Amino acid sequence: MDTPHRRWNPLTASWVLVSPHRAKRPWQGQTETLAPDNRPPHDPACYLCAGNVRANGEKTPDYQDVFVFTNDFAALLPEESIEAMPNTDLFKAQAERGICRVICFSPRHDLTIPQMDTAAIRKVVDAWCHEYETLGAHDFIQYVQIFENKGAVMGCSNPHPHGQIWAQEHIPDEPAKKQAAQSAYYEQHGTTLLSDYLAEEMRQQVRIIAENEHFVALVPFWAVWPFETMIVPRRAVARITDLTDVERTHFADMYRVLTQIYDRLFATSFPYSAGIHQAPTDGTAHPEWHLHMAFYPPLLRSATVKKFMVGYEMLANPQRDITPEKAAEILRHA
Ligand code: H2U
Repeated sequence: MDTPHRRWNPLTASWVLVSPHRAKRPWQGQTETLAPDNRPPHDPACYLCAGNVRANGEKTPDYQDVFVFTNDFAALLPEESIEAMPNTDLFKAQAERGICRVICFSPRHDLTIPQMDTAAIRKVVDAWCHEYETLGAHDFIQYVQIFENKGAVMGCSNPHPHGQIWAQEHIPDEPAKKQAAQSAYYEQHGTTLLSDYLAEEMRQQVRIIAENEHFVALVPFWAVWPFETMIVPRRAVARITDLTDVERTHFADMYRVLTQIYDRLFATSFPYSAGIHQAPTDGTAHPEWHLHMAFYPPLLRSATVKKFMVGYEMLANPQRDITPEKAAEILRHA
């Protein structure tokens, strides 16, 4: 597909405009300056390093692998609000309760996921499972969003390897769209949308980047960001706590392999926002859900030129120049 076209994202029911012929346009705009990555293993000024004091005066303990704590500047609070909210057709607001957690992936300030070994990343996966389970067990929590914001260019406030978990009362918009699409698909076909999608991707072999026994990493057909990818379990698993022991390890390993590929792409610590979309924690089975981890990296053609979602993207649709197939080929060769 070399001519302008639009592609359908069946998971979010939205379009992306693809303009392959435009990939060669010259760039005289903004370039990013990536901070040099010469961090010490322990930084006395980092609030996520062991033994240091956080903003609320609490001391980060002398942890050995993964450490999870409640965000001192949480966007959501568990307390019930007694404030009156407007509820008309034109002015509608709802109180939103929740819990925000920060997860330190390692006590080592100088590492990132691609530099950690599978056993260490497996501990991150186990901590995600524990948080999904315990946060989801609160009767006021319907959805648990696990994510990682990596790199200053993504607005990450600290280079210490860490992620966040926001658990809340309502299903937020992105997972809600995916919930609706997967439900409709499952009802019609009796299989998960992503099982059928993955089977077709395995047959075509043009957007696959890496695979192991239980997981596949690929550039989705409907990718928006230049090097957007997705890690999908081969088995239709609704939530991370349903992964078997060996699947958890293979998930950790695919997270490592994919982020290593990313780091090799532009020979830099590759920035991205990544997160797991999975079944809500509303006490129902959700056989329609097929969990996946999405990676949205902003870089476009080098370590210093990023994709801007402005202009047409803000006003109309997301748009991309290099095709997902080309991006997959570049990533496979990285
Ligand atoms: P980001 O780097 O992705 O912003 O995540 C760091 C989080 O850590 C951020 O949400 C929290 C911030 O609120 N934080 C604490 O909980 N305690 C601190 O002492 C500083 C930062």
